[in-house]
Amino acid sequence: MKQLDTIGTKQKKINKICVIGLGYIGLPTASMLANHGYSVVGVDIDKKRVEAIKNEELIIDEQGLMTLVKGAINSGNLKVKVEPEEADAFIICVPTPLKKEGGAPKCDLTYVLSAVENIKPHLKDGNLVLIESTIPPKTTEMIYNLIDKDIYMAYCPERVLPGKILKELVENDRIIGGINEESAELAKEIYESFVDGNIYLTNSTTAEMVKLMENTYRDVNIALANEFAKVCNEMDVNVWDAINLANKHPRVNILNPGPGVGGHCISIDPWFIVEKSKNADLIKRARELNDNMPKYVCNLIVEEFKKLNIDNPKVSIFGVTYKGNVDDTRESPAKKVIECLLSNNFEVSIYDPHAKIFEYPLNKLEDCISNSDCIIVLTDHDEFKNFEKDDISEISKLMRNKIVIDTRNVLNHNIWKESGFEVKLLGDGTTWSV
Ligand code: SAJ
Repeated sequence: MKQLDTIGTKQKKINKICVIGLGYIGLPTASMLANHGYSVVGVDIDKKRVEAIKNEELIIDEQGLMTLVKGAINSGNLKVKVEPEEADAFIICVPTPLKKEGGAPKCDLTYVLSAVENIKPHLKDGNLVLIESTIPPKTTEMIYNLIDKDIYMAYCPERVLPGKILKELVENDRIIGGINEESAELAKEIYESFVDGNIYLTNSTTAEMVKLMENTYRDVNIALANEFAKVCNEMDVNVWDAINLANKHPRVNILNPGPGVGGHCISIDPWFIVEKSKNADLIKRARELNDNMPKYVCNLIVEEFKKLNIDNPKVSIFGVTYKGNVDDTRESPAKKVIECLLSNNFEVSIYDPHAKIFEYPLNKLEDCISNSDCIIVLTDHDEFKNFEKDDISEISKLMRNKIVIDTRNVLNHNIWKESGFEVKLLGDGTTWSV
C-alpha cells in the first residue's frame, strides 16, 4: 500500500472524498479509497441500498467485494448516506443509460446532471470534481461550464471487467483527462493511492473518446465474429474451429460469436459516438448486427422445431445474465430470445444459478427441465461447463426430448452426446441455416 500522507515528494492535497453512486463502480471505488486511508462518504439516492451497505449485506455478486466493503466500514473511513456533504473531491459514478426516443439511441445524462446538482451546494473553490460514468465526447467540458465555482475537474473512465472488478481496479492502467493540466495532476494523486497500473494524463475529450473507443473496439470485433458465424453456417464451416485457426495468426484475435451483446457497457457505449458523429457508419452497423443476434438465434430455434414437428414445444433456457458468472441481467440478449420464443408460442422455463432478478420467473434446475424438449444455453456460466456425466443423465431422465442448443460453445458436447442428447451449436455450419 502506498503512503497516504505523501505521494512521491508531494504533499497530499485531498483528504476527504465524496463518491456519488454506489453501484458496480462506485461501491468498490469508495471502499478501495477508504481502505487506503481516505475519509470517504459514499452517496446513493436509493435508501434501501444505503441501508443494505450499512448492514454489510451482499448487494452485488462480485468476488471479494463484500470483504472490501466490510473492511472499509470497520476502519471508520467509509460512511454511506443518501445526501452528499462537503469534501475535497467528488467522484461521480452514476449510470448513463440509453434513451430511445425515436431515431438512433442517445445517452441519457439525467443521473449525471442530477448528481452535479446535488453536489453543487457543497462545492467550494479549489475542490476537484471527477466523472467516471461513461459519457459522450465533450460532456466533461459541458458540465464544467455549468459549475460557477473555481474548481478542478477531470474525466477518469472506469475500465474494470465485471467478474474481475477488484483485481482490475488495482491492476489496470488508468486514463485521466483533465479540463486543464492542474486538474489531471490533482486527480492522479487520488488514483495513484491504489492503482498499480500506469496512469496516463490527457485532456477530458480525449479521455472520453478513449473509453468509448475501447468498448466500441470490442463491440465491432464481436459483431465480426457474429457475422462470421452466419457466413460459416452458409458455407458448412464450423465457425469456432475457423476462428480458433485464424487466431493462430500472430496479428489476428477474433472474439466469440454468441446470442448477442448485453450488459450496461458494450451494448450501450458505441451509441454515444454515433449520436455525436456523422461518420460512425461501421460502429452503428456493428451495434445493429449484435442487437439482431437474439432474433437470429430465435429464428434458428423456430426453424429447427418446425422440422422436428413437436406439438406445444417446451424449451429450457440455461442462463439469462448478460455474460457468464455474473448476476447482472441488464440488456441481456436472453430477454430478447425469450420474448421472441414466447411470441412463437413456445413454452419457456428458465434456470440461472447466478441471476437473482429477471423479467421472467426463474426456476430450480429440476423444474426448468421437467418435461422439456430442448435446453438452450444462452450464458457461459462455469456451472454449465462443469456438468458431468451423472448430472446430464439425471437431466435427461426428466426431459421429454433430448436436444441441447449451445449458443456459447460452453458445454462439453461429447458427454452430452454420450448421454443421448442431440447437440446443436450456434455457427456449427452443419445443421442450421436461416
Ligand atoms: N461477448 C461476446 N463474445 C465475446 C465476448 C463478449 O458475445 O467474445 C458478449 C458477452 O457475453 C456480453 C457482452 O459481450 O454479453 C459484453 O461482455 P464483455 O465481457 O465483453 O464486457 P463487459 O460489458 O462486461 O465490460 C466491458 C469491458 N470493456 C472492454 O473489455 C473493452 C470492461 O473493461 C469495461 O470496464 C466495461 O465494459 C465498462 O464498464 O465499460
